[in-house]
Order: sequence, then C-alpha cells, then structure tokens
Amino acid sequence: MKKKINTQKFKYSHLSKDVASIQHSLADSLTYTIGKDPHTSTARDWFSAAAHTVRNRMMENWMETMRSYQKEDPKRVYYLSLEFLIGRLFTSSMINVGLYEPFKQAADEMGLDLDELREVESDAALGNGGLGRLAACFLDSLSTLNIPAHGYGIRYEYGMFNQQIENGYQVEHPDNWLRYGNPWEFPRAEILFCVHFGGRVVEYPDEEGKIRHHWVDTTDVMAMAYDTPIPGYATSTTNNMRLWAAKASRDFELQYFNEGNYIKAVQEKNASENLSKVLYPNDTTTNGKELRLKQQFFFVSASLQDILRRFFRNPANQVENLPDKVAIQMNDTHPAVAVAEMMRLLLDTHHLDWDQAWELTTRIFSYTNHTLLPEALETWPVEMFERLLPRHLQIIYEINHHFIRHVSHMFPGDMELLKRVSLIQEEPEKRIRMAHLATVGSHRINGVARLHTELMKSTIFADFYRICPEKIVNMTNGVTPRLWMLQANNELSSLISSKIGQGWITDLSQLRQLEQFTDDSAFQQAFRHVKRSKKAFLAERVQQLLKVELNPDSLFDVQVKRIHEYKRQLLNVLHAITRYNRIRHNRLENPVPRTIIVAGKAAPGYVTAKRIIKLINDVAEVVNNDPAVRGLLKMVFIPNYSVSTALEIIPAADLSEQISTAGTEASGTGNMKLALNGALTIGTLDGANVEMREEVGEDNFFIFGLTAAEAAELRRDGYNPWDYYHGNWELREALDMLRDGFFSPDELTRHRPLFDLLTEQGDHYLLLADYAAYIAMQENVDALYREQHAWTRKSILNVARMGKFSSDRTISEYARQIWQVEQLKT
Ligand code: 26W
Repeated sequence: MKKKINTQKFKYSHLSKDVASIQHSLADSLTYTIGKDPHTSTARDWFSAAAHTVRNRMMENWMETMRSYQKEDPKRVYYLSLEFLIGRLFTSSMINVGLYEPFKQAADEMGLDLDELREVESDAALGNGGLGRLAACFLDSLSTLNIPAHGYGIRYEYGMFNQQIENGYQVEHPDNWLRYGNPWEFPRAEILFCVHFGGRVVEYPDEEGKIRHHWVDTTDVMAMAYDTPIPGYATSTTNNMRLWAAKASRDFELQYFNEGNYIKAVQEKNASENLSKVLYPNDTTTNGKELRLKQQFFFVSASLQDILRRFFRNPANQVENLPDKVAIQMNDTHPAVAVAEMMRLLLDTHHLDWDQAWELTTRIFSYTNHTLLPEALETWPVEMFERLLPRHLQIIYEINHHFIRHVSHMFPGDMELLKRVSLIQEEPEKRIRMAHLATVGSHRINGVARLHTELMKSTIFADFYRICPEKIVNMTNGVTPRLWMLQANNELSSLISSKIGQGWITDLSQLRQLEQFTDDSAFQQAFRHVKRSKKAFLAERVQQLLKVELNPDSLFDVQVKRIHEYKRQLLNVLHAITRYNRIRHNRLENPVPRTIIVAGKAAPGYVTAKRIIKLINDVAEVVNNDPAVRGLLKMVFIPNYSVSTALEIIPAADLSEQISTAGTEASGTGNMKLALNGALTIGTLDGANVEMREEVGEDNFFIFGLTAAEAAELRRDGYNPWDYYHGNWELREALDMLRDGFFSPDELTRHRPLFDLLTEQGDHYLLLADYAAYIAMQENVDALYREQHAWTRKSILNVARMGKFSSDRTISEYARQIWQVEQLKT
C-alpha cells in the first residue's frame, strides 16, 4: 500500500463475548459471509457462520500478540514439524477463548444444535499419530504459557487417510479435508518464498580471495504461507501456526509458455504443486521416496527464510546474535536438513566463516528423538541428495569431516567408532544418516520419557553419549488437559472443578487435591456416574455405526493407537481368544462381563498390521455371535481412529491397554489421556508407563511382563517361542485356533501368516513370553472390577496423580532447559 492509512478512521467493532453479541454475529455471518437465510441454510452453513463468529473473536488477541512480538522482539521458539495432528478447532477455540458457555446458550436460544454443528467440521488430520498429536498439544501449551512460539509445517491438501472397514479389511480413502474450505486458516499470498532444488554449485573468490559458493541453475518451487491462530487457554496470547503450500513459480511456467508449450506448462505446474499434496501415512518405517525428501526440504527452506527475515527486520539484530533470538526444535529427524540449510545460509549468503557459522547453528538447533526402532531411522541415498540438494551434500560432508576429526582426537585409533558415528553410512550404498546430522547439529537432543532417554544413551546413541554426554536430556511427554479433559470430558471436568476449583486446568498438579475425596461415597458415586454416562454414549455410537450392542455395565477394555507389531494388538487378541475359550468351556467361576474395544490405522503398505485388523474383526464376528458367551464378552473394532473418535472413546474406558514389548514404545501419550480420564492401566514397564506407575503408585497400576532389560537379555540368550507354545496349553489352544481357521471358516488358512509370525518366524516382539503374565494380570483386573468401591477408588487416585503428564509441564522444561525462552507477562 502506497497511501498512508488514516488510523483515526480505522475503527473495528471490538466483538464481545456475551450471548446477544454472539447471536448478532451468527446472523451477520450467515447473511453477509455465507449468503443464506435461516430457511435455506444447512448444518454446514450454520457451522461456517458459527466458525466465523468464533474466529472473529480471536483476531484482536492474535494481532496484538504478533504486534507485541514484533515490538519487543523476544527470543522465540520455532517448532519445526512435518506433522500437526490438530483435529477439529471449533470447540477447542471456544474453550480457550472463554466462549464455550455463552456460545452454547446463544445457540440453545436460537434453536441451534451445537453437537450437530460440531460434527460438520473435518479433522485437520495432518499427522500420523503420537508425534503429530504431541506437536498439537505443544502448540496449545506454548500459547497457554505465553511463550513466543511459531509452529511451522506443511499444509497437506490430503491428511491422514480415512479408514473404512470393508468385509473386515482396512480400505483407505483419501482425506479431502479442504473440500468445503477451512475457516481457521488465513492464506497469506504475499508471504511467498522461493525454494530451490537441483542445479549445481559454482565456486568463486570473494573480495578477500576466499572461496565462496553459489547454488545455480536450480528448479524452483514457491512456498506460500497459510496461518492459523492458536489461542492459549484463559490468556490473550495467540500464537501462529504457519503451514506452507507449494505453488508453481512464475518463471517456471513462463519458460514453457514462451516455447509455446501450454499443456506442458500446466503439467509442470501440477508437478511442483504436488509437493504439499499428501501426508505420508507411514509411521515407524521410512519409505525413502524422493517426494518425501522434497517435502522436508521444502518446508525447512521456507521456514528458515521466514525466520531469518523476521530476525533481520529488527535493525538491532546482527547475525552473531541469532541464538539470542532464535531457538529451533526439530520434531524427529524429519526437518534435520535444516542444519545444513542454516549452514548454507550463514556461509553462502551471510559470508560467515565455517567455525562461526557452526557455533551459531548448534546453539540454535535441538532435536527430539521419538523412536528407537531401527526401521524408523531415516537415511537418504547420497545419490539422491546430490541430485536434489548438491550444496547441502557438500556441507554435510564438511560437517562430517570436522566431526570425525574431533572424535578421532578424543578417541585416537578407534576406527570402528568413527565408522559408527559418521554422518555417512557406507554399506551397502552410501546414505546420509539424518539422526546423526540432527545430533551433531544440535546443542541438545532429547528422548520423550525417562526410560526412552536412558535407552538412547545405552543403545542407538551410545557412541554420541560417550562423545558429548551433556547433550542428551530427557523431556517426558505430556498432553494438554484443555483437549483431553475439559473438552473430552466436560462432565468429569465439572465434577472436579466443583471440588477443587478450576486451577487444575492450567496447573494439573492441583489434581492431587482430589485425593481427599477418594473414599467420599458421594464423590465416588458422582465419579462413577460420569464414567457410566460416557460408556452409554459410546455404546450408542457403536450401535449406530456397527450395529453391535454393547453393555455399558461391562468392563470397557480399550486399546487405541496405530496398529503395529511392537504395540502388540495381537497379544490383546490372544487374551480375547483365551477369555472366549474360558467362558464357553465354563472354565471361569464368576466371569466379569467385558467389552474389548480396539481402534487404529495400519500403514497402507504394512501387510502384517492389516492382517491384524482383519483378525480382530474375524474374532469379533465369532465372539459377538456365539450364544455361549452372550452378555459376557464382546469385541469391536471402531473404524477410522482419529482425534475426534479418540474424544469419544477415551472417556469411556475402564481399562487402558499399554502392552508394547518393554523397550519399544518411546513414551506413549494415549496412556496419559486414558489414565487422566479415569481408566486403570494394564501395561508393561515401557515408555512413560514407568513414570505413570511411579506417580500413581504400584497398587493402582497393573504392570506385567518382561522389563526392557529382561527382554533384551531373553533375545540375546536365544528366544524360542515354541517353548512357550508347548509349555502353556491355553496359549497353544488359542494359537491353534488361528492356525486352523477357527475364526476364518470361509478361508481356513487366512490367519496362518500370523500364527507363523508368532512361532516359526521367531516372535520378534516376545508376545508368547509375556502371554502368561498378561493373562494372569487380566484376572487381577477382573477381581478388582468386581469390587466397585475398590475399583473407583483406584480410578480416582489415577486421575488425582496424573498431574505430571500435562504438556504444560513438558513445555516449561523445554523452555528452561533447552530453548532458554521466557514466558511473557500478559
Ligand atoms: C519416517 C517415517 C516415520 C514417521 C513418523 C518414522 C517415525 C515416525 C514417528 C517417530 C512415529 C511416532 O509418532 N512416534 C511416537 O512419538 C510419540 C510422541 O513422542 C511417542 O509417545 C510414541 O511412543 C512414539 O511411538
């Protein structure tokens, strides 16, 4: 804009949050924005009007937050993540800005069904599972704690696929979440950065005769910003999540247009815009696709350009002071190429010398590791890097050269060590180890639970732990109580607040005050009533969706998470089969009615995980239709597990299944959400379960099975699953039913591959070794469930002692120990 705006004449409405004002806005939005009247408008029209009504009430705080950051220029955190599993924003936004109650009243008075409106919104499913959801919880906590922070990621046009179950099998359907528009995002057409790929590197001497590098003849893609406001709870701080969309660059099109090749121009435009088309649905296995590496560099390059532009906007900032103003957290190794890109910018654009550039870079970056599974550790072929990012490859070689020299001085003559820590893997082909790049380029690297961090030090990062022990720290995960309590369980939240006030919402440790009511029978009754109503609600949903009738008085036994061998959904199935056999053969004296609920997605190419889904559905089919177990056992697989379905399932759980092989689940966060909602945990000493048990007390936690050390030892000493098969007739009975097609009468061999996996193929995740302990612990669960008071007591204690697992606590630790950023006063 050339002309100066007369701010005297610039006056907006200052929207208030009272019922009348909300109703006025709803009418305005429906009329002026949606262009409908109440007679013709659909639920979707009303949702859009409602979303605009809410979003407009976040604008002033959002702009004020951005203005104050610009004015004060505090140190900021940049959270770089290829995934943000946000879910729906309508209710969360209302809760955080204090609109929920008046909005509900406004809607009620107008005759609008708020629940119906809520369901219209698509989930923003821009993530796979734990890692993506953690990023979303962190954004909520960062704003709530008034920490200057920006989330950076990709605006995928298609998020996590929708899972349908057809004939018991998973079928993937595209998630076209933007079809009806996204009311929460603001396209910023002017915030556009050019991202380079390919080309070649030329050297030239600068004025002082030093060799400098230019990256030339590149193919370019533009990154355009889409901003989403992230309001904190009960605070005016509203941070920004900036997601990048790929747009074809003008030059690129022109070239073909000039050649008169219109069709080719349009095709190429499409190809470059494909970069932000779809989220890769794999967790834990890298697929090595070139497009994925392009996505990584695309969002890293745009984000770093944006970060540096913002930094240099303040004339007082000099490049040497970057780490005083910028902390960049890499969510796993997915953004690790940022280390090389920062070096490139400092060397080639800002002409720093190597040592200074490196010092700044390592002070800026830190990296979170989310998994120890070897198949999840990213490596990229050197050949691919050379083709796409030739300058970065040079820089990575140079980083490696310096690092290897440093290590060889520390440990002279240890050639094996050098090979192991090198950023370059040599065999069978040359590849870049992204975890090594991220580790060497960061001043801190962290695990996500105490056990996980200890295992990092003793296993995959053992060499780095010798080289720089102070670098590896622990940051135990947490979840945001705003979503996972206030929103998921309004009833429980109100009950808690009626006893201890509302302080717990932003200081979860205050839940401890509930301990005084554990034996209060009125409180117990109210607490049970909440759980019962959540179970009845879920039962209704399942009835509608799956036409299976659930008994809300049965024990709801819940395992919800991605389907993976290491998470051992198969062990859950073995328990279900054993229970089925015990009941139908009258081997149980006083069986406790149980409903086993499983949900989760399998990566589309993960054959075993998909077989497990089919098996669960096959077992459910048999069990649910066998009169011999009627009223005593039900099993359901709830399709399309997502943030939205999690919000319905988790509050209804009595029992939380956290049964991964010890040493495999980095942390888990579903375990925290379930316990916070009053489920008791049956689990292994894995991930954050260890710390959860420590908090709630071992009497209130069902721990079974091998420890991580025992599991490692058993594997080392030679594990033979057949020993367990032959040594336990009930286990054998269950496994033989799989082998012989008991649950697949239409195709007797269908479940053979799973039988083979657990026997001949060595049962890598030690299910058979943990089977007996698991079954025995399930008996203890039944025994306790028979004692209503004792169960409720422990359930209340679980809630009361979960305070540690708020993401507010986690983020405070990151802020102090890794980022050195301050919480601002508001
Ligand atoms: C490259 C493919 C890929 C994609 C995602 C590999 C690995 C991942 C993630 C690391 C998978 C993930 O979500 N990990 C989970 O992170 C959670 C948050 O820290 C932990 O609670 C879970 O235990 C961990 O499995």
